[in-house]
Amino acid sequence: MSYEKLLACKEAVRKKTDFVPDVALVLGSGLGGFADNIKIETEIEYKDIPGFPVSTVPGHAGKFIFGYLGDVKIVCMKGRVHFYEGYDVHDVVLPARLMGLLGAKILFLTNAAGGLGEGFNAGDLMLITDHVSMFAPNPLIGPNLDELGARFPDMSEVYKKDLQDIIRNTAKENGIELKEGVYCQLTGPSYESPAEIRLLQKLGVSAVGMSTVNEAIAANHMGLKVCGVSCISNLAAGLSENPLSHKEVQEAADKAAPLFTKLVTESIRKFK
Ligand code: 6GU
Repeated sequence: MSYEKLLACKEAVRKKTDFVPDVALVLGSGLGGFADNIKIETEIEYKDIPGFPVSTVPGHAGKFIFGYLGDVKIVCMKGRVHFYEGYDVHDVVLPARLMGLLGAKILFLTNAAGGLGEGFNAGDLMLITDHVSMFAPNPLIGPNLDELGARFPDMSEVYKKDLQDIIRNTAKENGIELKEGVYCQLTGPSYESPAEIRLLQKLGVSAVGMSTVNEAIAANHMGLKVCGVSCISNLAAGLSENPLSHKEVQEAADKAAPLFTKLVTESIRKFK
């Protein structure tokens, strides 16, 4: 991806709004209702931004929502594209980079994920403390965008400890049980086999999904503070009786939605 393409997207947004967000939030499955908590300033559909990746799935909302959550200025992504849809990984991270260029200092990533950590159950929420990226394409491959960051970025604290503490404390204050662990992105779209899940357990992975790490790497590269929470929508292959289905994943994510929304909303209020 060229820096010029990013700048062109930024220009297109700036023609519609001069809103400068503090926090960027990617809404995963189960957080669809999050926007109800926002005092909306303006919305911009992805399709109105030239060059912006738009989901191939018919009926999938794809838009930025700009507004206020309490005192915090926020931009939310309702709808995201995934590598498994066939997009170049550079296009997958364009939205995260764009939100950084619009002024966001923090990127809050959410997703629905399969659980494989000790004691994990469907419906759990998991604070992401770190990730395993090497089964997913690295979005920084290719010429370095020097305007954004370093060729060889440090990755020793992608998910910032101070943000983790805020999320942990918010969970405690609200009586929300919060697991913690390492998230691993795989390419999908097929779910993992039981043998792959046993392998990932040995590697110290607690949750698997098909998003998030691409964005986290690109955001960390450009100096954004990253944090993330997964909704464990199901146990991974071999850990429960049920075969995996997208429908089941979505239903479980919807069931966990109220607590998930509460945790994310109340945490972001404290980011100011
Ligand atoms: Cl089990 N695997 C992956 N890769 N993504 C998921 C999942 C499993 N469950 C929800 N999303």
